[in-house]
Amino acid sequence: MIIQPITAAGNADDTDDSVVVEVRPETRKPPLYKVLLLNDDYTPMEFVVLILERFFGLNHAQSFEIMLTVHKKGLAVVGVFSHEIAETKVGQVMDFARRHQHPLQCTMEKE
Ligand code: TYC
Repeated sequence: MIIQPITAAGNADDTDDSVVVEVRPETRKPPLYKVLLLNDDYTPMEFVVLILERFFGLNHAQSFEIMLTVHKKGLAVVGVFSHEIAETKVGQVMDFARRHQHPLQCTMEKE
């Protein structure tokens, strides 16, 4: 008599009935949010440039360009972030503008 070891699949011979099932855990990407800056007639251009440099990590040239886009077109996307980061940026901008008594508006919208 030939004694064969029981395999992991439970077969006492060379056949393997096991089925490989690929498990793909659900990894839904979190939604992203655009942060928008709105134009107005009163906020000084330099103040908007300062905001873009300070809160969005843009250099002076990038900040000036985005500020001009907002000035000409009425609004521009200044960045795309997770909900929490977008909310923080909007809060920082609105707070800073209010403290300096400028009517600048900043909002977020789902991408
Ligand atoms: N329109 C403003 C001005 O002429 C400048 C400005 C730019 C204001 C961008 C807001 O988000 C803004 N002083």
